[in-house]
Amino acid sequence: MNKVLLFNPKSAEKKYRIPNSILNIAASVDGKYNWAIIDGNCEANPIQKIESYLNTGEYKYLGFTVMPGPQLRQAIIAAKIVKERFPHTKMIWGGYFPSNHSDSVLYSGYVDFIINGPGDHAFPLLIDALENDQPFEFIKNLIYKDSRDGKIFKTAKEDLIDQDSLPPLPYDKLNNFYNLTKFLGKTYLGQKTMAYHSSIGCPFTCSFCAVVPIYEARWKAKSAQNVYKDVKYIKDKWGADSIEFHDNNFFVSEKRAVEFSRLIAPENMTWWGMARIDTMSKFKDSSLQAIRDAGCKCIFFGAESGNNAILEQMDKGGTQTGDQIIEFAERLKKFDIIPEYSFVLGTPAPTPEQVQAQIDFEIDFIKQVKAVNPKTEIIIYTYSPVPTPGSELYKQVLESGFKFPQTLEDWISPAWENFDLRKNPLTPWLTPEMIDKIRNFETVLNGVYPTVTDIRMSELKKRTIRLLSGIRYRANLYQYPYEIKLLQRFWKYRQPEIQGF
Ligand code: B12
Ligand code: SF4
Repeated sequence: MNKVLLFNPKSAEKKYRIPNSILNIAASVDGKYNWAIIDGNCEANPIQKIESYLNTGEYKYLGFTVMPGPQLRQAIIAAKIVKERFPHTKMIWGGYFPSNHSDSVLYSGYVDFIINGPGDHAFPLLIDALENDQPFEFIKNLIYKDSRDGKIFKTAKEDLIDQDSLPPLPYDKLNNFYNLTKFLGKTYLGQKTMAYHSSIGCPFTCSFCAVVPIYEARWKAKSAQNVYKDVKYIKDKWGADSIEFHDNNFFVSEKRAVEFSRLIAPENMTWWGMARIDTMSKFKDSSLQAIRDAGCKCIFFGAESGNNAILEQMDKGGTQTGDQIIEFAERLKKFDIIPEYSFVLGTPAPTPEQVQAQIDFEIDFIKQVKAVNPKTEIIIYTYSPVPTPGSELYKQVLESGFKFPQTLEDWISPAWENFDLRKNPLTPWLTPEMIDKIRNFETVLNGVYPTVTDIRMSELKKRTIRLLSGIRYRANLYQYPYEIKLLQRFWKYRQPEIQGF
């Protein structure tokens, strides 16, 4: 029987996380097919490593997980080399990038199949079909190029799988490839932070979000009991003391969050997850207290905008408002939970003046949030469209003349790489001056309120930058903040959204 090789291209500079995407895929074939994992984050030369496995002649299937940005760069380089030197290898890509941009991926000629969304059932079924020369057209969650007419074919979407029915993650086997403690890095949460993904999808349909086209407002979670069991295993066996929950929306269910909190509280672990403001504002005080008492220090919220019209345009689900964002930041103070609010600036509007006015409004709004709860962490993204068919926002984006790159190589041009990092949106309605204003405000804001997740910069350095930035912040002077940038670069200010949370 042929073997399966799974590759996680490099996505982080230093902080390695448990490669959950390919670990789930390894679990899906475990016991049936032999598999091996290569983590680009832990290898000096991952492509050489791939070649060494393929040279054995035992591995016919090569699975890549791919998210946009720098991870895509290594994925493309590796895929090209493999296709050239090992043309009979079946290349299968999964993850958010190939699912959302299947045409560029399949027309590149390097990739044979895309798993569209969850691969837990689709991947083993595809390998079975290929191994036994059986048809694969009926396997759900597949995208491929039809060999007869070259057209891209998408099979039906599968219902979301009951997450408790999935096989256990093969942590012990992962430890045979890479010492598992390598993935338990030091973060502001603890000395040995583990990454865990306890639910898939999200029940909402924000029109800028890459989760929506894949999960179509569906969400399924593991039970609190099973999440606790996995966490406890890693804690007892490898000494994890903190958890980053990588779920798109960890706190969808108040009941599950509270149940998990009760289970994890005696373990004295610190943890973090992502949530929605409107969902959590409905949580009872006793629930928020239980969550904090169980070690949840900080929660990430997509605040997105303080402007109710823009929130509607973004289709936040209709219940989040600017007032609620501010009230909730204030409410969390009482529980000593740090809200990490992300904002998306630079959404389209009919005229340049309106686009500019929207940006200025958000800057003022962010300052109001900081005034009610200075501990609120602010993350600023520039709006980068994702293909969310049917959404009003995406319609506006297309009407403005915006086009995604056509080829896979175009995606890794410096400009599009920055687009993926949500730094340079390449959107026709944003002028360079507007982008500068957003970035310069962010520089000044980060100077006044450096992120608590930065564990490298000393207090003295932070205080020096704060002093300089405070003058600009109070006077609304954001242009050319070179002195702050220089110090931040010199003292290595980190951006949690790109380098790891
Ligand atoms: C962890 C993470 C990171 C980490 C990387 C981890 C590390 N340090 O080692 C960090 C913080 C570095 C990071 C950075 C970025 N990330 Co990121 N990241 C995630 C996150 C939170 C979890 C990924 C994960 O482990 N999922 C758990 C697994 C189980 O789920 P999954 O990946 O969906 O896998 C399933 C299927 O997709 C499929 N599948 C996936 N891979 C494969 C492979 C094969 C072979 C098969 C068959 C199937 C398959 O099957 C799996 C099981 O069902 C996701 C959001 C999310 N909740 O998934 C965002 C996410 C993937 N990131 C995203 C983005 C945009 C980025 C950035 C480009 C920008 C940014 N500002 O966030 C940067 C740059 C990345 C880079 N350097 O290349 C987006 C992608 C959106 C898009 N447009 O496609 C996401 C979806 C977040 C979001 N909602 O916007 N990220
Ligand atoms: S709530 Fe978050 S994950 Fe869910 S659709 Fe909106 S942005 Fe995406």
